[in-house]
Amino acid sequence: FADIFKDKDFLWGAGTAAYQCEGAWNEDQKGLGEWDYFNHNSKLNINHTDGDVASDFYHRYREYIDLLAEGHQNTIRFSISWARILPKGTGQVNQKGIDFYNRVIDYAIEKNLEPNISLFHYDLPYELAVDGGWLNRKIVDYFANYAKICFENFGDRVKIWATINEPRYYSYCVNVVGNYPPNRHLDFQSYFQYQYNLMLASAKAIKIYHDLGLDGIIGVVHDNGNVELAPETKNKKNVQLIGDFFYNRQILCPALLGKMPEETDEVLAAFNCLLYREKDDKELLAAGKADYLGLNLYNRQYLTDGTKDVTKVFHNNQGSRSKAKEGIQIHNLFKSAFDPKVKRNQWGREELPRVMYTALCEVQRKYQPKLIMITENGHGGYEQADETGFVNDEQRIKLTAEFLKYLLKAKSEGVKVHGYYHWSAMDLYSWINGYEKRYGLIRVDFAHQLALTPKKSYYWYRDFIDQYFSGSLK
Ligand code: GCO
Repeated sequence: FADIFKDKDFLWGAGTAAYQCEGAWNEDQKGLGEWDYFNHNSKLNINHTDGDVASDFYHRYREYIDLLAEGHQNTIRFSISWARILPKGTGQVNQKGIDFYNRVIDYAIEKNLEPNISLFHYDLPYELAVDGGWLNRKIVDYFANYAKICFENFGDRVKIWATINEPRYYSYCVNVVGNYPPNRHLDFQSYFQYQYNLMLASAKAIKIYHDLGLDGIIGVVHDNGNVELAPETKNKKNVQLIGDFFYNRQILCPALLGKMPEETDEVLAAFNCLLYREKDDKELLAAGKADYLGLNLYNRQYLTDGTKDVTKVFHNNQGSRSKAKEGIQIHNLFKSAFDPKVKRNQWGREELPRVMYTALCEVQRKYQPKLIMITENGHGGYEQADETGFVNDEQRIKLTAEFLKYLLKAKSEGVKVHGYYHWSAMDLYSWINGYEKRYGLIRVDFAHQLALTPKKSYYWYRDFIDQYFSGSLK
């Protein structure tokens, strides 16, 4: 990895995702995406909003990149919209889509922002979605084909790639919670199969990348949550095993060790599920190990025993807010527990920055990745700007400072973490809350011509980066 870190030592940046920030949903021959269709047509889109314009990154990428560079960041994470490159998911390549990403990549590099690109961040082309999406085995080849096109067009300049963003959480929302299209609810069979197919596709893309002999790195972005058990848990061993499989191992084992966990069949049987596999899958997984791990880190998975009767998993678009007080029934095998001692944010999620340290150490110890980057971390909330558009987001600063303290502690103890991407670079579309919930370092005024104003956290982050590089961090 010497080249990437030659002049940078540590990557400090912020992240975005195509559907969440680009807008321009039907411009320049972009194909229809599953999220375009869902947001325009489904009554389950209870936010009544969409990513048609979003933060208008498609037209204003230069302004955003300028601001990030002026904030002394040295990298930018974004994703490619599959349907911009291949409007139907397969077949004809859309040159205008290629041109757009070339412009973004070139401008980022000009401004000394190392591009870190995810190939898939939830926005499946519509044609593939109606053809079974990630349940259809053929998607492994479709994805590999799309990935190859991206490597061939951008791989000369892009040195950091990720195949899939959060395969686990994505599959969970699509198949269990039901708040992502096509909104399957408590369908564990599809949940497991989806993830498995995502990991096969990821492995195939990684193998292609390596075969092309390009001189960058490629990884998988996982939403980590260490499993921790509530003290009242009776069946500790099983809850730990099943929880860790469910939240981590079914992704991390194929991604980093090149194979499914040994307990796969046993755990799936407990869920009354069966994985469809083909005979060459093992070789495929073994041949497509990630060079690094991207971790999206916000909290832990705090679990306890399940109950026999499966009560309803929240089937609405409000994230974990609705059931947070009593913990969430996930399956009769386990449920999420509620820890009254831990502070929570407006979405009922725990605010527990020490998980940055525990998760990094655990991943390093169990899987020994050669390199880890925190590909997401941050704080979402409702926010008020003053009359000039400025947001005094002390809470984001406070939490981020804590998270980073723990990151640097893990690093000083030998964890191989070399990058951090704040989520998100600017305010953008939230899959679960539309534009209410804000994550950005840069305020976007969605009601007024998308005026951009850096928040207090943007300046704080800039100073933090300066202090890191000057060695003056306290
Ligand atoms: C939301 C989510 C997202 C995710 C991101 C995952 O509110 O929609 O928090 O912004 O964090 O897309 O990679």
